[in-house]
Formats: sequence, structure tokens, C-alpha cells
Amino acid sequence: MSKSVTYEDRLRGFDWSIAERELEFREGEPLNIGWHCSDRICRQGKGDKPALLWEDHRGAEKRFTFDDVRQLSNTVAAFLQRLGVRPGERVCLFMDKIPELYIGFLGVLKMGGIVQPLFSAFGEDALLTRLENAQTTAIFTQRKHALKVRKILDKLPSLKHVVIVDAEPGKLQQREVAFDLERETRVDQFAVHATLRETPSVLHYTSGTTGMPKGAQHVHYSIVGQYLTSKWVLDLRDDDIYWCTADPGWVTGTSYGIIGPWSLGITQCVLDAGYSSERWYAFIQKHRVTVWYSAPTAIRLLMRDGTDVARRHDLSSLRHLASVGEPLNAEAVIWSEEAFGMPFHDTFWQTETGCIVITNFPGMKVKPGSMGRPFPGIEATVLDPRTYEPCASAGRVGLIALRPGWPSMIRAYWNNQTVYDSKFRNGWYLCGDRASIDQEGYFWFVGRDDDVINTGGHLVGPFEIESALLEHPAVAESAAVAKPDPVNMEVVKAFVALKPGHRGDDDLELEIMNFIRKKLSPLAMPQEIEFVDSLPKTRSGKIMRRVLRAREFNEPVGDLSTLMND
Ligand code: 6R9
Repeated sequence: MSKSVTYEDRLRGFDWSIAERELEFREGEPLNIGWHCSDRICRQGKGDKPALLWEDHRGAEKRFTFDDVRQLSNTVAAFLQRLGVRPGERVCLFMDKIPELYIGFLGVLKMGGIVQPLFSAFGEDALLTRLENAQTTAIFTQRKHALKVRKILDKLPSLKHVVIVDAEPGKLQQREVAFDLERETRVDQFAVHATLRETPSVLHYTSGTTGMPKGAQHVHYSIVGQYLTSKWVLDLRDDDIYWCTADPGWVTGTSYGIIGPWSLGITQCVLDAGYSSERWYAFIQKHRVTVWYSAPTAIRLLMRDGTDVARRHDLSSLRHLASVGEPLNAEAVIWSEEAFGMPFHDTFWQTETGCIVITNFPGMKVKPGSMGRPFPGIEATVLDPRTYEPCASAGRVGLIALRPGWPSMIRAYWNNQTVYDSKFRNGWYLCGDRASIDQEGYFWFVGRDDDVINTGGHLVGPFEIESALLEHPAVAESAAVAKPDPVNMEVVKAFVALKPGHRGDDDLELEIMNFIRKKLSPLAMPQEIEFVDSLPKTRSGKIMRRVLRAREFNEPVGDLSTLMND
């Protein structure tokens, strides 16, 4: 967005049809994210433009133009058709941040499949829950992760194909098939499945307080919101080099790590490596990154390493910085002005919203610590938690609520209408977060309104952890809650009551930690286990996580009488 176009200008006469027109979508006609992010860009004469500049931790590099992405995603789509995968079936992508993940994403969509991206660090239990729930037909994975799939294959009768993208000849096991993206004969022409605006596209699993993670079901029309927010909020322009640090196992990595930038024909770079301030700055310097979308945890790590490391690199290419996933503290905004000469712009949204909904628009005054104002076309407020009516006065803390109906909003939780319905009150969608709004309409984040743990921008559901803990032979019952952490904002802490005959010592603590890491993921692994005789419960027997959490944060416990009557 050029500096002369203000937030107020964008608000005036706003209509999502602005994006529909630019995407050349007409009501009733097919709309396919895979086609829109590759073929359409090539048709605009950008076939030779780099789409993906990829690098891994060893320094290996790959480059793909938009025409490469078009042809290779055709190749994936044709391969799935040959396997017999049908439109509407779920195809899981369970890979590190390798090119196959980004290109495969478009390929699945082109043949009409529903993409189910899953974080490659997930352990076998986390994987099983999600593949079982989605009744997934095929999974793309790498050799190093295939082991986890093999272990649960017997429990997954619907999973017909395990596609290994780096298979060793002669080493395939049952249901496995090799697919080498770069060695396959490229498919130049593919009849893209004629998906419509409401055809399901992406299934992202997300956690709540109760029950197992649920599949947030997006549709192809979500591109309308992702396109316009990428253009106006991330401020992406034709000659940008864009870097989104998120993994496509989470929604930021797909909405803004694939769909948003590629629907605009923007060159993006991907670093498939862990965090290191040296490597990150060197990456920005080398690729001349102009727009950078990251997360508060990463910014806190960069802060910890100091401005000197930043100064040793040429970061002059940077033009715009944005952040998502957790509250962006005022100190981080102020520090980024010092280190990079510009603030990180906060953006608030969720898996369910599909696109940014509250944000600091480029050019808009940034109030450090505030999330900014609603994106044009988004009606947002905070509701009184007792009446579910909008809070009458500025500064009152209430529940963040959005008026349903924007293009990228999920349409369902996979096979879970009850939980989906429970998200709405008085015609508002409830985000599950609390905030206040000031006199100027800026939103100030307060915290979550449930027991979900936000660790480094990743949501972890207590129920899934507690269920896994119960599988350990020594555990009688448990509660997983958030504990404050200087870098990750929150980490998981588990309170565990043991079965008779077990002693809660350091060895058992370590053993249980590892048990969870392997079953679920490193994110879900408790960083601390406190062995207790019993857990605080309501009269009806529900564990009062809120009491335990409050203790960790040194906060008042709140009204216990209502909890006791739950
Ligand atoms: C995109 C994404 C959503 C939850 C959300 C809230 C927290 C996200 C935030 C933020 C404070 C921000 N969250 N952005 N909290 N300030 N700018 O992160 O999706 O994984 O579904 O998480 O993350 O609690 O409800 P998801």
C-alpha cells in the first residue's frame, strides 16, 4: 500500500468484491487456490519470475519459478489421480519445510483434494488422532518421518497411500509408494478440478480446552481474504522478496506462507532450519528480504541476542515487518525500531479466521502493545462475558467477537457441528480471547478465555496432553496448564497424581517428559512436572486448571464458588 492511501481510505466503501475482481473471480465460476496461485500468475506473464527461493540448514539451495510451481503442482495432482485419490478426499502433508510441501499443497488442491498439513515434529499419537479424525486417504512424507506413520498404519484402514518423497529404491513397505518430485516427468497441462467457492480446501487441526484437536475446515473462497490482507497488511508489492518464518503445519504457514504471497505472484523465500539469529540475519541479507512476517517468540530470541548481531549484517533491504501468534509486547516493538529502524506491526487472527482480522495497518499510527484495528470488512468488538452484548465503554475488558461472514472464515469443524455451534453467541463468533478497545478503536490483547496453552505462538490443548499422560503406567490423573516463560511466553507444566507404588522423583519426571515428546511433540512436552497427591476439582469432578494456572502466574484465582459449582 502506498503511504498516501490511509486506513480510513480503505474503510470507505470497502467491499470484498475488490479482491474478487483483482483475482478475476466471478460468482458461480470455478475457483481453485492451486490454479490461482500458479497458472494464473503465469498467464500474467510472470512464469519466469522466482516463486520460491529455498535453503536448508546445510546451505543446500533450490529455486523454482512460477512456471516450475505450475508444472510441478500439476505433476503432484496427476500423480494423486493416478493413485486413485478422488476429489474431496483428505491428503495429508507431513514434511519439513521442503519444496515438496509448498508445491504439493497446490497440487492436492488442483485435483480437488482437501489438504491436511501436519507439523512434521508431531509424534505418532498426535498424528494418529488427526489422521483418524479426518479419515485421511493419502499422506506425503519423508523417510525420516515415515517411521512414525508405519507404527500407526494398522490403526488407519482409510489411509491407502503413504507417499515417500525421498524413498530409497527397494525399501518401501506396505501401502508405501515413491514419488520424486524433481525426477517425475513434468506435467505441463492438467485439467484442474472445477472446485467452487464453497468447496473445502484446507483442513488445519487446532486445539481447544475440551476434547481432542478439531479440523478447521476452510474453503477455496478463503483466498479472497488472504489475498487482500497480504496486499494491504503485509504490504506486498510486485518486486518484494518476502519471508514468512512460519511452518505450513500451522495456519500462518499456509495462509501467509503459500496462498497469500503466491496469489499475488510474490517471490518468497523459505529457510528450512532451526532458529539462529546469525543465520536469520544472513538469510535476510543474502536474499535481500523486503517484507518479513514472524512471531513474538522469534523477536524475543533476537532481542536476547542483542542489536549488535543485527548491526553486523546489511539489513537495509527490509521495508516492512509484521508479527503474529502471541501478544507482541511493547518492548519488542520499541526494540525493533532500534534494531531495524522500523516497528513490527502486530496482526491478530486465528486458524478459524483464516486471515488477519485485527491489525496495525501500514501507515497507521502504531501504539506499542496494541494489536491495532479491525481489517476493513471485519466487524469486531468485545462482548460483556455475562450478557454477550458489546461492552458499552472504552477500556472495558471483554471477549473478542467477530461478525461472521468474511471470506476466509472456516465453514465447519470437521465432523463436529456441536463445537462449531458453541463458538457463536448473539450472532457473534467468539475467538476465545479477551481484550479491551480504547477510545480510538485500537484493540489491546489481555489473554485467552480458555485453558489453551500458547507456547511460542503454537496452541496446545490441555486435553490432548492429559490423555497422553494417562497412557503412562505411573499416572493416575493429571492437569496440563500454562506456566510463564521469558522466551516462549508460555510453556506446558503438568501436575501429576501417581498411582500407588510409584515415586515422583527426577527420573520419573524425565521419563514422563520424553514419553509426551515422543507421543505428541516437543511443543506439548511439559517443561516441568509437579507431583501432587490430588488435583483441585469442581463438585462435579472437573479438574480446575484455572486454579493451578493462576498459581503459576501469581494471579488471583478468581471466583472459586462458581468453579466449585461447575
Ligand atoms: C494465526 C494463529 C490463534 C490464537 C489466538 C490468540 C493468539 C494470535 C495474536 C494472538 C495476541 C496476537 N494470537 N495472534 N494473541 N496477539 N497478535 O496464531 O492462529 O494457531 O489458531 O492461534 O493465538 O490467542 O486466539 P492459531
